Amino acid sequence: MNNKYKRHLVTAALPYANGAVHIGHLAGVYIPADIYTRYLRMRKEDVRFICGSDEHGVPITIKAKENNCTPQEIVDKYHLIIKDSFERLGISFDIYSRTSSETHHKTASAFFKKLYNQGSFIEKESEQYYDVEANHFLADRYIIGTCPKCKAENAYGDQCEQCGSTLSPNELLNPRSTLSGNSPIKKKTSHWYLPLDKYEPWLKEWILEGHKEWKTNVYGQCKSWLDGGLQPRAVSRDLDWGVPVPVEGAQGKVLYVWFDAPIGYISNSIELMPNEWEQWWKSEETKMVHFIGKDNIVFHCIVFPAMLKAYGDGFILPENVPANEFLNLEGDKISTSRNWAVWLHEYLDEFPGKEDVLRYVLCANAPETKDNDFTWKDFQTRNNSELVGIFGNFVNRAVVLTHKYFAGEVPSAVKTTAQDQEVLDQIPLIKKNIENSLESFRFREALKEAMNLARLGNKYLAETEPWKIAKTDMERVASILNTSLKICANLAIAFEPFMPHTTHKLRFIMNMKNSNWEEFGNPDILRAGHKINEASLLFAKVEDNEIEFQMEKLNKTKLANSQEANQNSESEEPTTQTLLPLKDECTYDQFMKMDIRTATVLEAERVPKTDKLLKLTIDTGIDTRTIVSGIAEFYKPKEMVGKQICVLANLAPRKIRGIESNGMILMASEENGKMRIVTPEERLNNGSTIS
Ligand code: B3M
Ligand code: ZN
Repeated sequence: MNNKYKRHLVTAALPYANGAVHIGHLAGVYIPADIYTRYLRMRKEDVRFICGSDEHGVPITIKAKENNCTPQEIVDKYHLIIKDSFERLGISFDIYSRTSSETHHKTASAFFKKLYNQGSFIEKESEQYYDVEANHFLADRYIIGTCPKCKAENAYGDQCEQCGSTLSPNELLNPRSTLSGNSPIKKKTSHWYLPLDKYEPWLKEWILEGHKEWKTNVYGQCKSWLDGGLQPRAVSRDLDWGVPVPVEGAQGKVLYVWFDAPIGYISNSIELMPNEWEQWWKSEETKMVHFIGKDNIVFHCIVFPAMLKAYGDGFILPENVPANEFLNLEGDKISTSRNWAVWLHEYLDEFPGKEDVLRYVLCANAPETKDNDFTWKDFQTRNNSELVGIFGNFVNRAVVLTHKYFAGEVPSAVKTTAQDQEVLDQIPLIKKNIENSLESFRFREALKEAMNLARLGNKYLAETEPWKIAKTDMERVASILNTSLKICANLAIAFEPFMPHTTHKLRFIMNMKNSNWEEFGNPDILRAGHKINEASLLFAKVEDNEIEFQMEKLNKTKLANSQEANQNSESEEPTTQTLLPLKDECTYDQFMKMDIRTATVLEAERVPKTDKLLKLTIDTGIDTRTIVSGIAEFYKPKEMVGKQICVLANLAPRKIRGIESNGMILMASEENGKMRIVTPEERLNNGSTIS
């Protein structure tokens, strides 16, 4: 550990309280932050882990409007859901507060006031978009239009979700109000700006020269902002939800959410440590680390540091700002508005006792250096073959054998071999690797190393086979179990930052009091004669039907989304539907070459690792055959069984995902992608010809 610091202030991005937390948030921010914090605590460092809900901003007022309720009702609801689900997952914040709290309003207001009084802002009048009908300025997400960069429609006034660009309302092409759908007018309004350009030389020095060790994605984004030249940034908005601008004559204006939210880290620290917070925030002996998502980089690396610098008074800056890339779900971008996500609170209800499985999978597959994909199949495999098959299996065998042969007491290592020593020698090396990885924010690698310890134990037991030599050489069995139990005890420490629920159980089985990082690798971690408790399973299998249930849930979402898209396109532009142009002429003979028949689906199953494919067994009247068809988005396997269909029966066989497909099902496809099977009006015998 770097001893330069006396304390560690760890913050995790404040989630917007306009929706629940999903796996993307967890993999990107909260799981790494929690692992890091737990590790520091185990090393007896003085740590505070700060978070809370971000309860201002336009997404919240929009959600309130959609739900016909007040913004306060929205944030009250989601604050509770988020707070509770974090707790259940074992995210160990020292405080999880909220930015609608009185402390936060006071702190943010005072922060603004000081900058205002000392002349750190520029006040500027400008023309901004305004919705006449709604009587509302159109800040941030109140305005949508075409993205000037990627031409995606429906980009927001502050960001394009398609290409990730940060935007300002003026850059949008064809802007429209999200309140009325109308084209807005421009109206004069006055706001306060933080002149970021003034801080540019200092930021360049601090980041580009001073923090070359930051993750490449973070450093790279900062560099491109700084190279592009910084502009003054507005820190207020014409809205009625937020922290009121504490200046006379500023009615109807609030602090911009990205001005007040990072101050939330300070307010929440004040709430946690009313008397000591300054020691934490204003001392060079504090190491501050912000864990954030990649779309938060500019605010944490450029804007907030500039705010703190402008404030002065000894506020420290972050020592590091680890941000991950994005996690996708089954190949598609996670999206709150399209409900394309695995929601934490739902997961916790649907997989009771499997909190750590999610922590494990999301860390093992974290999008640390590039975007990554979460799939339910991978979730199942990692659980069943890694956690159950290796970690759980090893611990269980070691503990059960100890009870069987030594009445639950750690036997002495009386007859050791070179192999025992080799295995034990690995432990301090693994420990060092985990430390190095964790301290440089490489959590996947750290977890992989911890898992290597379980693999090592599992392999050792499989090779030494104590259950076989028990008949002839009990002394040797004693030594093998001594070594194995030491590995178990080390596992209870190594995994504590990653899987606290599991290590809690494991410590109980091993009858270990506390998990102290110092004990990791200690040759005397377990003394001979130490009593251990009965075995109990650390992990349980994830069954196929649990995965199918999740996939069906996602399929329903997809279907609902495509129906909604259809309805929207129907209601908006019923007449401008574009159809595919006619294909080239084909002769009667060419048509007659096709042998199209009626058939019935006998069996249907999803082709593993695909979203779209079903494998169907069909009765064509002539034979029973297999067809692979891209209809899984529209039909569940169960729905297809028993259906009569039409197939092109003499199509040359093709291999699709390793499966031979013999024929093609006739489908009617709409331009928007929606598909339905074609079927005779009335059930006919299988094998009836179609022409
Ligand atoms: N509320 C943005 C987000 O959830 C945000 C972070 C604030 S951290 C001060 O992406
Ligand atoms: Zn774009």
